Formats: sequence, structure tokens, C-alpha cells
Amino acid sequence: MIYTFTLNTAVDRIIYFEEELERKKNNKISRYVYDVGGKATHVSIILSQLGIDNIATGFIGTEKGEILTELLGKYNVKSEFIVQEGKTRESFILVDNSGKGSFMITEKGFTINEDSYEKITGYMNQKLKNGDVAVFAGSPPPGIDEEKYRKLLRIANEKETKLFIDCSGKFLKTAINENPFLIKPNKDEFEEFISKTGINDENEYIPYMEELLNSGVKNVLLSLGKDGSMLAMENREIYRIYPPKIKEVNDTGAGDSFVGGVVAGIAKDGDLLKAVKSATAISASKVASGMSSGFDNEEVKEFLKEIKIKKLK
Ligand code: TA6
Repeated sequence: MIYTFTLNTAVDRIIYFEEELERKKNNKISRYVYDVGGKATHVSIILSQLGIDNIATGFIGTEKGEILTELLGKYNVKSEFIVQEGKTRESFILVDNSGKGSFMITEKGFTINEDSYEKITGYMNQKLKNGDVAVFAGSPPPGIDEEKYRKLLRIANEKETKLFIDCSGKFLKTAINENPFLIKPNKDEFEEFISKTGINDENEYIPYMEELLNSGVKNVLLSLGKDGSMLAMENREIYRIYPPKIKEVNDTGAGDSFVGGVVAGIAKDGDLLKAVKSATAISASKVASGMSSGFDNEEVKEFLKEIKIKKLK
């Protein structure tokens, strides 16, 4: 089974504007919709859309939690969340017509108490088994510090699951020490990790990616937004993946869909490079739509034809 862990769940309120957003101006909303907030929940949506069995878990609050599970239900995602008194956070996604990318404004989320934490460790101990996949994506909420996060990843490792990680900052550092199967930092997250900013030459990333492989991370997938991604694999091969050219509508959730596509590909036949290629098409289709989740099958087929892969090493 594939379990996706969203420790800090959210409901996205996507607010659309017909004109470019400007400071010191009355920016008129044209409409808004609710969608699933991520991040691992978005991985579940991609998997379910591809007909791959999975369970979305993590924590939801008593307030607004039902909206999230209902939205997930519409995408045919099965969820088994730990419910705690509190408000499931809302994320505000502002989408204008500029094509410059969306604004994402997030709340902190409610504080996870000891009881809920014990429930999730109990859930993991009871459910996870050898050969399962565990995807941890998104920022851990207040109440989950590095030590508690580490313990969750250790349980996943003790149970011999394949661990996928998409997080940032101190939690990314924590996760790296647990030798995951794959990490997927984006450019900013990676540059923060290596304490070097403004890299324009792909070759500059390579030694850092190799260092991560040497430290025990099995595969490193660095997403570079509209510039595609780089993949450093367990066998020490390194690739650059160039995405299709698209008309960007809403980039929020692009990375989550990308991870979803990769997990799906691995679940299908274990071929990571192939998985990254199809994930690139899935993620591009997500960005070409206004929502936070999902993709269009026909679009993905077309986008796949345009993706180029270059072997760097
Ligand atoms: O990547 C987009 C997204 O998953 C949104 O749907 C939003 O809810 C947010 O990220 C949550 O990110 P965070 O890092 O705060 O967990």
C-alpha cells in the first residue's frame, strides 16, 4: 500500500483575478473555489487519478477537516486521518492573469498534541509493512519538532517502506539523515540546504547531489520549476529533464503533482527515469490548469512527446 502523510493538512481557497495583482490597488476578485491543500494529499490525488491504491493520512482539525475529506472523496482518495480538536488550516492561492506564477499564503496550522502524536505512531506501527511506500510531503505543523519528525521517518524505515520526502529547511536536514529512497527539494529549498544561492549553471548542483548520494540518500530529484529538473540516481547516473512549453495558469501544487507522478511510476514498474518523465508531463498539465490538484490525461500524452532528457553523467 502507498501511504501519503500530510502532517499539516490544508484546504486551499483559490482566488482568481482577471487582472494582474497590484499593491496599493483595489484588486477585484472574479471568483474563488476550494480545492485540496497539500502537500502529500496532492500525491494521493495523482495516484487515485491513475487508479493506484493509496491512503491519505496525517492530521486534520475538527473544524474544516470534513471539507478536506469531502474534497479528497471527490478525487476518489481514501483517507484515514487522525482527528484533533482545532481548525484545519486554509491556504490562500491568488491566481491572476499575469502568467508570472501564483501567490501562496498559508496559515501555521493547529498544534499537534501528545495524544494525536501517539495515535499517528500507533497507526504507522499497525499499518505499515515491508514493501509499502510512505510519502512525507509538506511542512510539519506546530507540535512536531525535528525529533518527532525523525521518529516518524524511523518507524517508516523500521517497517522497511520506501520513503519519499518533500519538505524543507531543518526538516529536510532531518530527513536526509534517515536515508530516504528519494528527496525532492525545489531550487530554493536545495540552495538553502547547501547555503549557496543564485545558481544558474546545472553543473554547479552536481557535486552537492553526489554528496547527498554518498551520505545515504538513494535518489535526489531537484525540481527547477519551468526549467525542469535534475535527477541523481543510486547508480550515480545524473540526468537533466526539460519540460514541455506550456501556458502557465496556476503553479501552486506543481511540485506535489510531480512527486505524485514519480511515486506512481515507481509503483508501476520501478523505473525512476521513466517515472520522472511522466511526472514532468503530469506536473505541466497541473500548472496549465487553475486548480491545485489533478491533471488532464490527453494533455499529458501530448506533453510527453515534448519532454527532452539529457544524460549529464
Ligand atoms: O504545494 C502547494 C501546497 O500543497 C498548497 O496546496 C498548500 O496548501 C501548501 O502547499 C502547503 O504547504 P506547506 O509547506 O505549508 O505544507
